[in-house]
Amino acid sequence: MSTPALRDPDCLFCRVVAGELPAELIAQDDQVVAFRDLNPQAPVHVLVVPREHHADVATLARADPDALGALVRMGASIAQEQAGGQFRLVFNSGPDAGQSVYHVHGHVLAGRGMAWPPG
Ligand code: DGP
Repeated sequence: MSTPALRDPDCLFCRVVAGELPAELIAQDDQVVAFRDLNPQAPVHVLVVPREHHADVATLARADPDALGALVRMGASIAQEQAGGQFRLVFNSGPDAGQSVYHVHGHVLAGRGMAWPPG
């Protein structure tokens, strides 16, 4: 795959996308990459990220809604394959919401019952 136009050499997930850091890859296409979360919170916990660097989901929605659609489709497809299709898709956005990596990532969580409201 070609190098994304938008890339931050200091970004953890840009480095995963580039293959510079190891990750358990689950799926990828020309727009998005999915890999297992290092600190899983459910039997299925996969992060889906755009290849290009965008800080958070609102930024991605403005800059590249097509890639956001690809991200959601890939998350749903992984949940279908790995957990029968029921899943939670979480985008932590900003420090108060618990975002720690500023390359947008959808958390696909599945494989167990989940409470609401979230913590
Ligand atoms: P958030 O707090 O929403 O920004 O989520 C960041 C997630 O990224 C968190 O669940 C742990 C995960 N994570 C952090 N560093 C790495 C890494 O190097 N590899 C993988 N696979 N996951 C990571």
